[in-house]
Amino acid sequence: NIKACIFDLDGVIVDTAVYHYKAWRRLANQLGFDFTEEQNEELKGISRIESLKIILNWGAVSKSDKEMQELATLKNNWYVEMITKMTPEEILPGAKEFLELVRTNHYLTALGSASKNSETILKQIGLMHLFDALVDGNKVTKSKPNPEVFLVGAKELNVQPEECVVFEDAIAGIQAAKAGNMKAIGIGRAAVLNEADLVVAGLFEMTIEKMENL
Ligand code: B16
Ligand code: MG
Repeated sequence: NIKACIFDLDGVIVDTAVYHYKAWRRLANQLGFDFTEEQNEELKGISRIESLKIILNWGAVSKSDKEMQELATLKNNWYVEMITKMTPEEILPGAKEFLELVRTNHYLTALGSASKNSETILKQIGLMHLFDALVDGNKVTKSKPNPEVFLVGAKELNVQPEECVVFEDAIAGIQAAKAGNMKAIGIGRAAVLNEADLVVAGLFEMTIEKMENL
């Protein structure tokens, strides 16, 4: 039976993908190329440096490791400038309510995000207090679909992977949850997240019953 819920951040709690896209696009444009919003979909759940490598590949641009670090920092500075202006109004529909609901029903909660900026975001939107554990890109080294981020979450909550449900909007994240032997609920479109145990449009559609009946 389920003891804990692990939530991805971008795409589940809040839509930071729009800010990532703006900042990455600014970087790409500066390097002399552009990429579409559809291409941006492929970057969801992927770490900062892995995202940069994919983008440089789209532009057929090659950079040294040192240059890549500098470009990633530049993008992150632009990104941080935007997320430090975020407000609680940007919380996705039903996210806060569902977090409160599961906690009232004595489930443990953890964040399982690839982002190194998760604390900044959670503070801005005022949801820090609803998580028993925070696991993000600062604590793990392996990018989703590797299950590390979720397994560390289970460990910090002192529960077994089989006792966890992961909420994820990215294919890589669903794969990570399944690889970690956890239940996975996709947030988005069923056609895209076909490896999930259940797909809902957003946390506003979630109930305790749906989670217990997986
Ligand atoms: P940062 P998630 C991911 O968040 C984003 O989906 C992905 O686009 C981003 O590159 C990654 O975080 C790293 O973010 O640059 O802030 O460290 O979906 O895992 O919550
Ligand atoms: Mg995500």
